[in-house]
Amino acid sequence: GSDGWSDTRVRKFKKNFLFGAATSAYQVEGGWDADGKGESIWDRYVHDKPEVVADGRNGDVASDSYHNWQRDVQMLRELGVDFYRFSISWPRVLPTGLSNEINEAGFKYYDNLIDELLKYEIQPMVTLYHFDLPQALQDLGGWANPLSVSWFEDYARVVFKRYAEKVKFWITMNQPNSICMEGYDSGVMAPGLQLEDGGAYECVKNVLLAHAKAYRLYEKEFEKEHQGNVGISIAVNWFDAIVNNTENVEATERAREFEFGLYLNPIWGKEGDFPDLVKRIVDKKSTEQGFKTSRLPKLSAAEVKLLKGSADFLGMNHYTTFLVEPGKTKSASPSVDDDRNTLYTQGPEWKPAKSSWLKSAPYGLYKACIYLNFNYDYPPIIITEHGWSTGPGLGDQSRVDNMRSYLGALLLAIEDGTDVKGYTAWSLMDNVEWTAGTSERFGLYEVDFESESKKRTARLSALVYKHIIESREVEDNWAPSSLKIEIT
Ligand code: PNW
Repeated sequence: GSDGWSDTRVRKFKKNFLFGAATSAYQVEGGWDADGKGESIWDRYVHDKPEVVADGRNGDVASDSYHNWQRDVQMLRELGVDFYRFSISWPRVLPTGLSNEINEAGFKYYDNLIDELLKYEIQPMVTLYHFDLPQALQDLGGWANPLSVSWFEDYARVVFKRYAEKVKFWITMNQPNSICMEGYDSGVMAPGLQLEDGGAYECVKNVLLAHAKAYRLYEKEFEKEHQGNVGISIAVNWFDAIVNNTENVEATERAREFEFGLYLNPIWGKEGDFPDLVKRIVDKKSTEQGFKTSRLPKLSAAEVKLLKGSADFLGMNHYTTFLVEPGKTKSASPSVDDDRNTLYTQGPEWKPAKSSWLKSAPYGLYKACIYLNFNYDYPPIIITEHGWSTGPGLGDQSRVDNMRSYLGALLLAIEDGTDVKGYTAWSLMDNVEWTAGTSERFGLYEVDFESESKKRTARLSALVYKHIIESREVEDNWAPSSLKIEIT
């Protein structure tokens, strides 16, 4: 401005910065038992306990992308994105989870989707695991069984073999902390276990080793010929002390190390391995609780080495910020919650989304980036998820505001040295938001779940995102003349 103080520089995303949109198999596909698909842990969870799904709409049909893949690619073309991040349903392609039995009909769906994407020069970014383990493997203990490492490696080999030619961006796992903490400790996601003997930490070790084995497999057998990039998506939300007294600052450090350091440090940490703080806390607590060995499993020297450097990029899923103080949300001990000893709230002035945990605090994305640079030496980052929930309706001004403010913060983080290669909007369309069902909508496109075809319609945010991708900049006042969206 003319006062000489405000910063009015226009910041732009470089030409080679990649924009995309994301979904996951269970959340959009439907066809839960179509054409030989095996049962997943989410199928089992919601069929056994229908009451866990807020509005009763589960993933049996979801957005029916199993039949709507052509329309899905059309939407991506309307947006003008560079890539589409979707996940492969492991039980759809390997019904028992094991690689001796391959379901060709299941693979056919992904053949069609990938070929359609490539036809229009949209890069597929494939997530191998987004929460939907084959139930047959859960029956053997799932991610708490050390054999899960080789089950996943075998599955990854089958998929790499089939698609290495066509897919250049791979994500092994989506959010190990959700997989393990919500699946095996708090039990709010499938398989809904509340193991009190360290099962969640066993899961962490196995999920990370499975990731690293798949990474090394690609490196050894596919990279030379196919030149793809393999990463892992980790939830890196921001955690700040609620007020800066010593207790809260210590609690904040615990929050960061338990929530994301546990997954980042083995891969990007200087020394690798689990963070010292987590080791110290869980080891000490375990001794006090009368365990002979720590509930946090050890990583051998060979495992530390396997994990260190096992990613070409960090897939950063970032949604919000939490304010931290010491405390517990439940009484169970031992539990991860008890070990971590943190309570989270959010700024009373931050704008709320439809989901109770989601408030807008764009400064947190900036701070998280700077923290990653400082602690993990400027890792190459792709934002693999960021998004906002609303109710139904096309006039999603709050999603537009949220996207603009976060992309603005991202431009500042990039200007200050963060190596961010791309951004992914969660989600391309409304879908089954796990136990929230369809009561929380994350889509750039609305899905009419009452309609037979699961009709998709562009929201205001879809037009704004399209304009951002075209112009490479974030303009506060731009508005489309109508909600009509076309392929350009
Ligand atoms: C992601 N948090 O999980 C998942 O990867 C998606 O499948 C999901 O639909 C999306 O977020 C929206 O919820 C998250 O605590 C888990 O801030 C936890 C948080 C954020 C996202």
